[in-house]
Formats: sequence, C-alpha cells, structure tokens
Amino acid sequence: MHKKLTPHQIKELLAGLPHWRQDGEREAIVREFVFANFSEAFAFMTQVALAAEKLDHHPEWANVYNRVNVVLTTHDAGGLTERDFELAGVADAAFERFALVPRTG
Ligand code: H2B
Repeated sequence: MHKKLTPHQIKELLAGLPHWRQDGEREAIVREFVFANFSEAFAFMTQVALAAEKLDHHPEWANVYNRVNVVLTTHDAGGLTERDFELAGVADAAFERFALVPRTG
C-alpha cells in the first residue's frame, strides 16, 4: 500500500510539475490538457490509459472536444501518493509528444 504524502512532500513534488495544481476541495492534483482537435485528445487518453493500466493507477478524467481534464488521487490511500505524481509525469510526457507532432491545415 502506498503511503499518503505529507503537505510538505506534496509541495515539493508539485514544484517539479509546474502545470499541475492541487485541487482546493480535495486531496488531488489536477491539470487541463488542450489539443488541436478531438482525435488528438482521444489518442492522448488512449496512451495514458495504457500506461495507467500498467501502473495499476487510474485517472479520474473528463473529455470535451479537444480538452482533457485530469484529476489524480489515490483512492486506496484517501489522498495523494507518489503514484499520482508518477502518472502526472507520464501524462505530461505524452502531451509533450503531441506538441511535437507537426500539424497540417
Ligand atoms: N487508481 C487510483 N487512482 N487510486 C487507487 O487507489 C487505485 C487505482 N487502486 N487503480 C488500484 C487500481 C486498486 O484498486 C487495485 C486493486 O490495485
């Protein structure tokens, strides 16, 4: 079982993930990803879903057209653990790869 992080540990880890913020209402970190279109947003979700399955750590997320809102928290621990930060890093890396794909039209 992964251990809940302390507020100090959360602050330090968040400093390394500048695009993420802590949810004000609950113990979770959140980020919105914006893509060129729905296909890219959904392809991103597919990539992150496969990685999440491998990590056995799953996001709460919502997709509307080209936007994907991701909420990460560890349900088993009732708060944030290192796994949430690991998956956040995976999502950021996947998003970076989309940003590098040249677009036409
Ligand atoms: N994902 C998240 N975000 N939090 C969890 O506590 C969690 C999970 N637990 N994915 C995993 C699955 C657990 O239910 C299985 C049995 O390992």
